[in-house]
Amino acid sequence: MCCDQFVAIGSNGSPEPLSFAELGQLAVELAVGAGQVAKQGRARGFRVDTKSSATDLVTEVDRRVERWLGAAIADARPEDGVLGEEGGERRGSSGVRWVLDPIDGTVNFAIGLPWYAVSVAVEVSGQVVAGCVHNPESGDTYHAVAGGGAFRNRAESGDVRLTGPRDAPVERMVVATGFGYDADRRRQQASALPELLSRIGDIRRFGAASLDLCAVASGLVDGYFELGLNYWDYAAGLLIAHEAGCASSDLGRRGAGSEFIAVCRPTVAVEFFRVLSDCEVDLPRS
Ligand code: LIP
Repeated sequence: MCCDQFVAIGSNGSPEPLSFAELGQLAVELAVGAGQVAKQGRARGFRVDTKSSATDLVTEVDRRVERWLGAAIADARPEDGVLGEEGGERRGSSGVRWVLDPIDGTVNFAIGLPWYAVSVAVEVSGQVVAGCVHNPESGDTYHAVAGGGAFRNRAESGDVRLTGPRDAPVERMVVATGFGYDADRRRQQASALPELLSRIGDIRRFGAASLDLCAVASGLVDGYFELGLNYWDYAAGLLIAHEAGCASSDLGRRGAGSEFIAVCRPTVAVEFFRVLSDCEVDLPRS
């Protein structure tokens, strides 16, 4: 995207100038507001269901948060489209679409681990131009606007600009990753680890892709990769990582629903992505 102004179609059908920064500010307000719904829901107790497998959890709070987000977007920008993990999809007419993961890291949320986030990304004409990843438990609010840099906001320190990972060589990189919900997929992913662990520093499995991407953007870890993500898992976090100066690759892997994402510091990208490819972390095994 070369500019931060665009013309959307307003609720009265007339064109309206709108800046990416305004969409970014709304993304932050939505994520933080939805985070309070999630946090309150967790405190009150909730029902847990499963989706694609016994480990693929969804709670009534996931659905409640997505309904809250859908209603807030309809109120603020009724002509916009919406795509949500829990089935909230609405076609729009403005050229703007909101991509929502109401609770990314649902297993963590369900078992009481404070590493989950509300992820809100906003597309203009199919390109993500702003996003926010908010952890209601830590209060960390990661946000970015295309071309405007990436930031972490905390109540006590305000906005801190993110500049990506430390300059560690591949053999010393501490790399976050994740595993799918399907047992066969997990078996495949685990089989790539012995070789990978012999070629990097270590791995970490935190449990929320959006926060893993923000962990790279903020330098908490040196890289991240995962096979099998959904678009709503990474839409906001990948923009934040890019705006923090990170390089990314899909290793040439394509296919809806089996997205592969890898991010790291640009100076080690060629070698890190080659190691991932050598270890075939992006390929399901037969
Ligand atoms: C989760 C991702 C995580 C992945 C999990 C799951 P959810 O998203 O954030 O990185 O390893 O399998 O997909 O289901 O909690 O929204």
